[in-house]
Amino acid sequence: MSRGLFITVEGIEGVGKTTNMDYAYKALTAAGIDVVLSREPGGTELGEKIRGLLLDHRNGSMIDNTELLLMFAARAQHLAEVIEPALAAGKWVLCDRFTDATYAYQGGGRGIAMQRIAELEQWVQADLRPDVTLLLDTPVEIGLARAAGRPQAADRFEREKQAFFEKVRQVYLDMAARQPQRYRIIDASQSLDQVKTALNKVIQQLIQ
Ligand code: Z5A
Repeated sequence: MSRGLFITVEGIEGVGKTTNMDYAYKALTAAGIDVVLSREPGGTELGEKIRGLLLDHRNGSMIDNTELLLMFAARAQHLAEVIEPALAAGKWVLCDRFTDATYAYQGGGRGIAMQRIAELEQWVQADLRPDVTLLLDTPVEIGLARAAGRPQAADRFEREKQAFFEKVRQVYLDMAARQPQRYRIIDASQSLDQVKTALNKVIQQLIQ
């Protein structure tokens, strides 16, 4: 049995990942592909508890290294329990964020050395990397305006300012420029229908 495809979806806050992942999941499933939908931080019972710690705005005293290590702790569990078994069974995994988010948020946003993140990536993941990364890209003001329209209270990351998300976006764009064979950039500032059309084009290429 051939190994499944590992697809990750990335982007800044409020860019439309949740909305578009749902669409991508339905399109892939309709094409007869067995897809596991997951997210980071989270994706396992333990990982979701770690997610709770990371997003809780009352944990304002969390230092950057704790945040980084919790991201990788949740990831290690996610890889062992969900991602690796699914890929080995020939299933596709569609994951809302993965290690590129660590480079963007903890590296770009918090200023942790990229080399440190690369060391943890190598340790926790060995050779495993996403096969395809869909980067939903939009100017920061648009993402923040969309996120502000949601009813829930802002979490620990959503409380960051525009300058933080500008750095995050720049790291994503730099990674996409360096790895064009893995990244597909989708202009998420367009209308939802246009984003879905662009996404569908990528999905059709992956299915063939
Ligand atoms: N994080 C990290 O720091 N390091 C890591 O390694 C990892 C994660 C893995 C949780 O992630 C936080 O963890 C995240 C980074 C950090 N924090 N931030 N920021 P998350 O993915 O759960 O959180 P999020 O980025 O805030 O995702 P979200 O809140 O679910 O936003 P979204 O999925 O991108 O957007 P959405 O909910 O689909 O859309 C937002 C609204 O815009 C909604 O009302 C839509 O209907 C609307 N929308 C979407 N697209 C459009 C278009 N094209 N036009 C108009 N309106 C639209």
